[in-house]
Amino acid sequence: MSSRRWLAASCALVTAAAAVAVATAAQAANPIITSIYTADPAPLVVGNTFYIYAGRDEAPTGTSNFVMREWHVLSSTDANTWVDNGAKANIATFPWAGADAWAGEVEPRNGKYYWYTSVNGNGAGWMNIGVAVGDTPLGPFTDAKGGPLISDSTANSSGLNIDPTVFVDDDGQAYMYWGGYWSPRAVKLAANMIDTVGSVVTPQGLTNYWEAPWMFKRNGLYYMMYAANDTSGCVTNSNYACQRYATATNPLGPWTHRGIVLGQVSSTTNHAGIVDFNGQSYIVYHTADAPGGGNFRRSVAVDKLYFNADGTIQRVIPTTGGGTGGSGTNVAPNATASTSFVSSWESLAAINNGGTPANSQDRSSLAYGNWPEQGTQWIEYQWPTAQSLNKSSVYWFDDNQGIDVPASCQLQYWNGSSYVNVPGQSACGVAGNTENVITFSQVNTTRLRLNITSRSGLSTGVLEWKAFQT
Ligand code: FUB
Repeated sequence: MSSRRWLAASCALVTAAAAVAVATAAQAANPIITSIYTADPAPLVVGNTFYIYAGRDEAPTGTSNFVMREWHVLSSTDANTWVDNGAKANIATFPWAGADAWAGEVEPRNGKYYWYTSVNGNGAGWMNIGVAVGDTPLGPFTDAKGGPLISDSTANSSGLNIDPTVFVDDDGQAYMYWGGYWSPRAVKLAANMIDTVGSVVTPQGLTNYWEAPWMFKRNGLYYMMYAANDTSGCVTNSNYACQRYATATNPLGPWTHRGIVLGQVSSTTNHAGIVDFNGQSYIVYHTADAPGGGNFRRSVAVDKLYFNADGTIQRVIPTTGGGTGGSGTNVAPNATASTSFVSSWESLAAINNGGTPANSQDRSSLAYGNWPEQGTQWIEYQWPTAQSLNKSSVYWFDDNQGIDVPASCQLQYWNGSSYVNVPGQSACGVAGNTENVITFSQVNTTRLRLNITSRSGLSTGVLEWKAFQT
């Protein structure tokens, strides 16, 4: 991910006085709130309420800088209907700060709620970690320390001091991880939660770490989810990011990389948190999916998250428009498939036979391939009645011979007279060994087509292609 994005970030001064809380209810759907743009969500469950602490994106349309002045608290009692409780902290909460209300997280302790934030101080350097404190999850919050907890002058601090995640272990020891620009850092916190203890350390094993760590513990194992922006299975273009995760048996690591939790989303940044609520795990994250949304006009989304019996995390397939995992029925198995070409020894039936490939070389089920054809080929679904679609995913076939992942792809739908590109399409991913998810604005159609353009001298193939009904 280009550092230019950060260097261009806004230095807008705070003008906001204490924000007035306006409770705005939103029906079940992703994004969960569309009355304002929200980003960098951090979940917290207190009693029977699911809170999400999020920054607010106020960048005008068409601009390419963050404009972030305040943090909002969203809440729900059913993980389905969400309320915006308004801004509960803003840059003025920190008298020593001047701009950039970036990612934060709230950690409860001793009957208080500590809100760790990324904020641009007025002193030397750029971003700092601040901490505010309140008596309830909704505050009111005030600066807890009178200055930054971490700044550029902190020994061994990160290349960009943003995105704190704070975790209190069973023995009462608190830890804070943070950092951007590929430089994660960790430090112990004192019991007062506003002082550091000991040296800042550089955690090991967070493979391809970029920013946005999220720490939790489950069944005695420590988990760290974080944004990465490599093109080795994470994203198609390193301006984007995915969420990888690692586990450790010690809160300070070393960490062992485990895989991807959430792939590339429609916004370039990818920032997420995980929490359990009423016996179900959830992931909260942001996208550019709201009407008028963009990389600097992001919106929070919530989906269910599942662990496997061995503690590994199942990759999340983001839902849009239909709520927290309640939508997203794959209607591909009901469709009739056709193609511009299939090799006689391969099978078109592979693409919608409901398979779950282990990797792109997986031949345990059928595979579609179009060797020796090169250039652009297509596969297509046709349904007897119109389907409302807004998401698709494709798992590419790579036989390590003449068939490889493609150079590019494009999703199209039949508008009644011709094939046209689906509107608002997120990147059409070409990564191997993963389910590449494509989201788009809802279309009602009887036909969906995936145009696949090969790499030079190679053909292409597909193990599974899904089409999701809203
Ligand atoms: O929202 C500003 C910055 O974008 C956050 O601090 C990063 O995690 C990224 O989401």
